[in-house]
Amino acid sequence: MSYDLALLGWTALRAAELPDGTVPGRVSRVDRGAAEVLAADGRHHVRYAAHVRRASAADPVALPCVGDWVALSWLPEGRYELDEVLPRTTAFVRGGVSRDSVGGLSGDGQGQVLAANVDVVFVAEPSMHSTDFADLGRIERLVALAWESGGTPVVLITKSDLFESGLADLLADVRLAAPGVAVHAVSSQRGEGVSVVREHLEGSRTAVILGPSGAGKSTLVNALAGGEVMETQQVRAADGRGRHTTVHRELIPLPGGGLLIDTPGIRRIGLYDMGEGVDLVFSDIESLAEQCRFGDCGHTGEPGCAVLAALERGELPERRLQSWRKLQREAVWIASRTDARLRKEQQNKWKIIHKEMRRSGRARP
Ligand SMILES: Nc1nc2c(ncn2[C@@H]2O[C@H](COP(=O)(O)OP(=O)(O)O)[C@@H](O)[C@H]2O)c(=O)[nH]1
Ligand SMILES: [Mg+2]
Ligand SMILES: [Zn+2]
Repeated sequence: MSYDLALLGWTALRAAELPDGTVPGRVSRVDRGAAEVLAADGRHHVRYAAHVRRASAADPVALPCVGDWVALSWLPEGRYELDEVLPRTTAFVRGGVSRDSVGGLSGDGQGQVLAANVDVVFVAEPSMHSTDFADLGRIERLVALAWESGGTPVVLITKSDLFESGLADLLADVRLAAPGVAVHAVSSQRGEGVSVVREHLEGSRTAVILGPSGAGKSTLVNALAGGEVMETQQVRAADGRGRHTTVHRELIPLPGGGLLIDTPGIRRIGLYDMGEGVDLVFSDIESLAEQCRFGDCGHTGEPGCAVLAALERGELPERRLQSWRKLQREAVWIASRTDARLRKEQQNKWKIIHKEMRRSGRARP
């Protein structure tokens, strides 16, 4: 098995970053201390060079992750070693924040990259899930995370076959919840909407697919891959709910180009840093807020509040206003854990680590 690097998303820009004497590869999945890498000469299980391990111990952001482009060096004992993580163009960073067992938020301020070099972020939300309908608040949250990662969000309303009457209304509501974002209805079961999803991957682009467990993510990946590459859920007869079957994040090259990263249910993904992403998802409310009489309007009854006026006119759904408040509070909370200056440092540190890894890589005989 060999791979055409161009179909994996390799570009001249990335080639310019490749150190001499190494070959490029793309991380398709990671296991503790090792990665599976797709390279021109096949699929390899590679261990990390000592300097990569050291840098990752100092900062988890330096750890190779799914989607990374890496430099492989050939060792005298006849195997590749992961010598360097090439600069990332986009990254999903988890801010080391998670919901603890009692529902509170806790965090250590240490970032972790969950997926890198992702061009498109599919936000999969089922039109209907057990007895629930599509959850607009969850879409808003995931679209905010998508913007924050640097990728382009695309919302997919899955299992559209379950919800025929009223689908048009649902799509209209989703479009209001995600202004400026493409929204498509998809039924993998009927094969409807699958080709539209494929179009977003043209030009060998890389996409990650987020969404709750049971949304039909792996089924869609299989439909795009034209075969059973991901295991899908069997719905338990007792309660009609599915089990988690996708445990690893995995990069799947699609026939004819384009790559997809399947992910487990959203609970395992946790919270990210999402300040600017929230502003983008709620751009409609943000522009209303600019028209409020007071610059520091809290939109809670101040005179001349444009946000509340829109609410009263029925132009802004109450649900959306509440969702905005909730995500803003969360974004502020996360930002307070790792204040802005620190976060900037974190980003710059990555660049420095990268340079250091390169230097120590070169210094070796
Ligand atoms: N009716 C319907 N069911 C679907 C569709 N896509 C997936 N499913 C079912 O939904 C369940 C969960 O699918 P799965 O792909 O494992 O979800 P994941 O957890 O998001 O990866 C499975 O029982 C699938 O057969 C669809 O388009 N229509
Ligand atoms: Mg799955
Ligand atoms: Zn206001």
